[in-house]
Parts: sequence; C-alpha cells; structure tokens
Amino acid sequence: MNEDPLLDDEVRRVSRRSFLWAGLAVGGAAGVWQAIVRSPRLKGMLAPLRAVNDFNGALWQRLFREGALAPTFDKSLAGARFNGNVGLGSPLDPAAWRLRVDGLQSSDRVLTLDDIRALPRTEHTTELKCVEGWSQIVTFAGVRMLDFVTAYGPRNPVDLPPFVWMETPDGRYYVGLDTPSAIHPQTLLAYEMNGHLLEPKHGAPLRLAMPVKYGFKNIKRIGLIRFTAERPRDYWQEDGYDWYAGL
Ligand SMILES: Nc1nc2c(c(=O)[nH]1)N[C@H]1C(S)=C(S)[C@@H](COP(=O)(O)O)O[C@H]1N2
Ligand SMILES: [Mo]
Repeated sequence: MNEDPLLDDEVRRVSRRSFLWAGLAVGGAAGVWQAIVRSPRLKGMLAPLRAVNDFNGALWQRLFREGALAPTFDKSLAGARFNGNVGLGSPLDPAAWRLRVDGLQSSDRVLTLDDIRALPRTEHTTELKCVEGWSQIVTFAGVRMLDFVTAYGPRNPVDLPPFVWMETPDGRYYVGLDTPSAIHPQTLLAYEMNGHLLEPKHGAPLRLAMPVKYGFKNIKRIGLIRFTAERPRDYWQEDGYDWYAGL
C-alpha cells in the first residue's frame, strides 16, 4: 500500500486497534468500502475517513489521501499513449464479444456490452501510470465496478470474495486484484476513452481503468471477471513486478 518502511511499521501497530484497517485486511473489505463511499461527506471528506483522520491524523491521511481518491485532471489535458498488446492478437468482433462473470452469484453470467451500458455511466480524467516510467492523462468513461457489483453482486457486499481475477478472452493477459481496489469508486469498466468508443489497441470493447493501480493492472479487452477466495495470478507479477501494484 505504501513504500515507507517506517510507516509500514506504524500501520501494523495501529492496525491492531483499528476496526477499519482490520476490516480492509480481512473478508469484510468490500463492506467497509461500501460503508465509506456511501457515507455523507464532512468538510469535503467522507465521514468515516474524517473520523479516522481525526483519530490518527498524519498516518491515516497518508493511507487514505483525499479519501483514497487518485487526482483528477481537466479533460483538456487528456491524450493517449499505447502500450502492451498481449491478449489483443485476434481480430475483435464487438457483436460476438461477451463478458463472463464468475463468483459473484450462485450461477455464472454472460453479459453483452449493452448489459454493461445499461448501468450508470461514470467519466473521469485521471493519470495512467506505467511502471516503465511514463504516465498519460486520459479521460475514461464506463461503469464503476462498484455499480457493477451493486447490480450483479451479492445482496450484502460483505459477502464479496476478497480477490478478483480478470483475463482477456484468449486468456493470454490476466490481472489479479484485491477486492477493495477493484471496487474502489474510481475503478471503471471503461468502454469510452477521450470521448470516443475504445479503439481495439486500447482495449475495446471493455477495459479496466483504475487510477489507484499501475498501468499494467488496467487490463484491456476483458473477457472474464472472476471473484475468488484465493489470490489470483497476475501477468506482470509473474515477471517480477509487485502483485499489489498500488499507487
Ligand atoms: N490485454 C492487455 N492489457 C494491458 C496490457 C497488455 O499488454 N495486454 N498492457 C498493460 C500496460 S503495461 C499498460 S501501461 C496499459 C497501457 O494502456 P494504453 O495502451 O491504453 O495506454 O495497458 C495495460 N493493459
Ligand atoms: Mo505498463
């Protein structure tokens, strides 16, 4: 979550007496996020975060900076840069594309892009940061994962499994995510980029746009979303990068 070893120690110490952190660390993570993001705002900050911030100022401020929201930018700054085509090799037929959803309810689901587009649309302009050392401001629009699990997930979000796995339709690119990050309020299942439908090289018809993680977690051309109890594999983590890959 952060790279400061001293802060890490402090976090570990504080976590023993913190219901919030304990909630994030164990299975109740999703429920905690829901409680946080649905709460009223106090002084521009979500109320539970304000409470923990008052409780342990500097530390919590760093853990949940700005209510854990990544910075947003003016649309006029948005541009595009391309990187990574693993799993995008085959020609795309948008009409034939389906999203398989697994582990959210007792039976699996197969969704069309229209099913996704029927959910509330959210747009944001954020920075895509590649571990290779560049970043690009991009405007993405689509459906928040939070709205997606609200529509298709268990009645009680506390019942969400702790991890999420996503892969391309051909299975060649895949990412593993912790559920709190996967349902972070800025995590989008995006179908538009910079005001247009996604281009194939940027992940048409549906990609992940999550500014709280490095670019490599932002999987393009999602074919399967699976909620799971076990920490899933991750394409770039297998090549030596950090599994969590948070920013
Ligand atoms: N399917 C797939 N998704 C992927 C990749 C890839 O190789 N295949 N590369 C990742 C990496 S390393 C980055 S930085 C971003 C880049 O997204 P962009 O090409 O839209 O800028 O896509 C990510 N998603
Ligand atoms: Mo990347």
